[in-house]
Amino acid sequence: MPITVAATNGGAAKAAALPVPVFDPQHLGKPPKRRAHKRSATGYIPERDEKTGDEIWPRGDEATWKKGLLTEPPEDETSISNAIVHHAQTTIARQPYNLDDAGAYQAVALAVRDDLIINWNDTQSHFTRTAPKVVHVTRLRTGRALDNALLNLGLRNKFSDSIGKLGFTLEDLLDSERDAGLGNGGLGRLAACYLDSSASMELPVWGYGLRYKYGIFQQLIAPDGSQLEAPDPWLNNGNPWEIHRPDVKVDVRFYGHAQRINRGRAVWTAGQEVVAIANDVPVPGYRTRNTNNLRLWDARPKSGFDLLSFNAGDYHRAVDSSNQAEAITRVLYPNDNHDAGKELRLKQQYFWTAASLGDIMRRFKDLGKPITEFPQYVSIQLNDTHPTLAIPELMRILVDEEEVEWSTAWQIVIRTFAYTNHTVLPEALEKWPIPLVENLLPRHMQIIYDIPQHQAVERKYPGDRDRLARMSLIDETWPKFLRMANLAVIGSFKVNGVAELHSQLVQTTILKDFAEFYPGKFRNITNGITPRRWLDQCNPGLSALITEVLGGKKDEWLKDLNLLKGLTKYQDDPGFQKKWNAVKLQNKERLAHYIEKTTGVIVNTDSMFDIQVKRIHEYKRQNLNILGVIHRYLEIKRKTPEERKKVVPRTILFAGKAAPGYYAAKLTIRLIVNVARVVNADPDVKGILTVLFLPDYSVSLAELLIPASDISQHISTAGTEASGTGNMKFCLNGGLLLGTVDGASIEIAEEVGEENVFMFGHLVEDLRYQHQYHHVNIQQRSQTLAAVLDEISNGRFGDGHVYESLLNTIRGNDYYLISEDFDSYLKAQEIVDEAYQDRASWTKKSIRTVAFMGKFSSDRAIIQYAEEIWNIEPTKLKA
Ligand code: 26W
Repeated sequence: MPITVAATNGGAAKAAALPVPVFDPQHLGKPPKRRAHKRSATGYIPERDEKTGDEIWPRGDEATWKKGLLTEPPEDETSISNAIVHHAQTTIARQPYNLDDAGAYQAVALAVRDDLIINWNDTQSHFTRTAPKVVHVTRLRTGRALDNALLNLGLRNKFSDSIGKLGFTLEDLLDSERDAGLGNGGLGRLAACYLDSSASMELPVWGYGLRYKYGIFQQLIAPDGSQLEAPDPWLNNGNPWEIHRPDVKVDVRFYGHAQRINRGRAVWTAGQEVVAIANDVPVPGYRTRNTNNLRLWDARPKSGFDLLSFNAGDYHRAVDSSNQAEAITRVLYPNDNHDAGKELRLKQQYFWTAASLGDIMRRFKDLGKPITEFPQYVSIQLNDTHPTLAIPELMRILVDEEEVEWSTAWQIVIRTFAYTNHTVLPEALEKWPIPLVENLLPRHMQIIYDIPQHQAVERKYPGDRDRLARMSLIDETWPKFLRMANLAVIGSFKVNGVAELHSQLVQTTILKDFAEFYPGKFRNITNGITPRRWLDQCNPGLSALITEVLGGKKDEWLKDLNLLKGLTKYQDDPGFQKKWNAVKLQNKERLAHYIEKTTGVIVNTDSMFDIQVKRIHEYKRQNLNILGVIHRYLEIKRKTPEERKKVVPRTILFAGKAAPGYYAAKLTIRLIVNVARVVNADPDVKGILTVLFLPDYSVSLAELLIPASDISQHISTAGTEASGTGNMKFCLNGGLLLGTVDGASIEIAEEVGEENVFMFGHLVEDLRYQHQYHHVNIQQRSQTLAAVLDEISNGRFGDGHVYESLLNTIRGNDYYLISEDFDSYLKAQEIVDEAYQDRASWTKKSIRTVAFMGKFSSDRAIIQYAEEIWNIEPTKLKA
């Protein structure tokens, strides 16, 4: 789950459009006065000379400290090799004869980290000196860190040379890094892109999350095609990127009793007490010294173990409480878009928000400012509803611990939080059984009941009982449920969706009453992706070609993606087109090599690479794709050998994980694997059609797949995919888009031009009506589809009974409307085939697509958050 992004504001907050202005404008631009000489968790807050305001050096003399840094940041080949050798021989204690790739990777990473830490320390002191404001976003799926750090520091070539001299290759070492799989799907990777962009745009942003011992599971595919899950012990070989901070800790309580005392206050005692310990991960910006912080919490028992039981010989019991504490951050819940309502998950959510808020509050108090100025220095972004408990938690701290009067406290809260919604799917909307919340967090439940939401609605809409019930924080069923989205909206000053259509749907469907109640609170910020990872790092060939034609300055276009428009000048140039296609071919060969190595299947690199990779979910409709594949296969089979020569050859690739408890999604994987088995073994279609399910999709695998695609599929039922970010990644790498009119694909089509994308299917307006109920015979809806389903039932791809539930869903209610869109989908695929045959025109589409992707840089998105929501400005760390 959780990662939080926090933004620090150098006291330069512009007047925010907050409900009620709380701060005195005379503070603007001036460094705030603080308590003298104090260590904070952020870094050092220097003592200042009362008269001159100059910093007083804390210990010893400044020159000795500054000169005494262990090494100068390694910059030339010799100092880089020295740093690597130093870490290999001392930090990880290896000699050249027993240093393998994994060890060399550790030593290199530590050498790079030395460099990062100096920048990171300076950045944090700089922020501390200029006064912090904090914003939160959740969850992380970073992938690998080494390549990104080298790129951002501009040290890739120098390190590559030094590593070569030591007898290793940079590529092998990059390959030996494990992905940090601390999130599920798009939401986690989005947070990582936003962290990269906030550091690169020099925005004072902090991240918070949980340091899961086991990240997202490793996916294995059994011989019968079923998904199996194995644990992901990503920390087993150590993680050179984190800095363990036993000095930074926050106490967190669960269960126990809450006793009301006076004026809305209460005391919360007993129950389970655990400690959150910080681990800091430096986040380097691209070509800037600014290096932000990502703080990951570990859960530990409050007091080692139970000595009483130990002395009595009950060792089991003695370690029990310690085990219970550590269980909190042991494993990431692998659900994506489905709320399972498990107590441990709620515990994780609270642990993470309480630790982060405790930390933020401590840093705020170091400023020595009155508590009412909290929102001037702190913004907290709720990245989906998972961290929403931060709202009652901040109330608890303010009212119970800081003794702030209730309504003043509530005013502080609603100026601090903003909420991003990432889905409108009903099964993903979080709600927690009240008895569960009451037991785990008794004080928070009291606070929630005290929020005067009911009265506010009643005043505006007297007597409107239905509206009152819909807008209530509590769903009055049995058992009662706490509605997290309602709480997030009520406690925030801004609410945003993640693409135009999605933001509209948020305001007209799930949060309609709130959009009416709070005009002006809702807005859109379309998602973005970082071009550093999703073009330069994953597609060095294309990046070099772009740099060559755009005037040789990579740092310029990588920081201002709109400059890609310059590519249109060359869109018809045959020489440029040739180079463009050569890069694509090289990427396809790189992928083909990986496929052969991992699956033994040889793919035809002259074929069109057609890719769908994302979490496996019914709404994303991998089913539509595989049913289309079956249709294609049957069509080719019907042709004569002569006719087959005219078919455009395709390699169709799938990858993605299904939540372990999601039966229908797992069945889809099984169908894909078994269709692939039949198709790939059939000599009639050899070289014309290849189908593959690549196991264990990850950020690293995405980096290999995306640059190799000719076309990618984003075919969710209209209105269900909030944004999608995969669509952006493929298009930025020159793959064309085949998609439904959904999420950010709509805006991609607007930007790159309708003629360069392949869109099909019903629009959301048609579907909302269809969605209600719909009972037409499958034959009437689509004969072609009915025929395909029959082939599956009849056992063409193994025992048809296995797929019965999948087939019946489509033949029956067809909730995700596969049958509605099937014929239109096949038509679109025909158009794709035709278009691919005109290579010059296809290449032009590909070039134009890349040229107009500027809007989808996460730099644009993060600046929108900074300006429209957080009200913060860049603050550059001087060289
Ligand atoms: C409680 C279970 C659960 C877990 C995760 C519910 C909801 C979620 C996420 C909010 C789902 C999610 O990841 N949404 C995705 O967010 C991306 C980033 O904004 C979008 O690009 C995707 O379209 C959206 O599905």
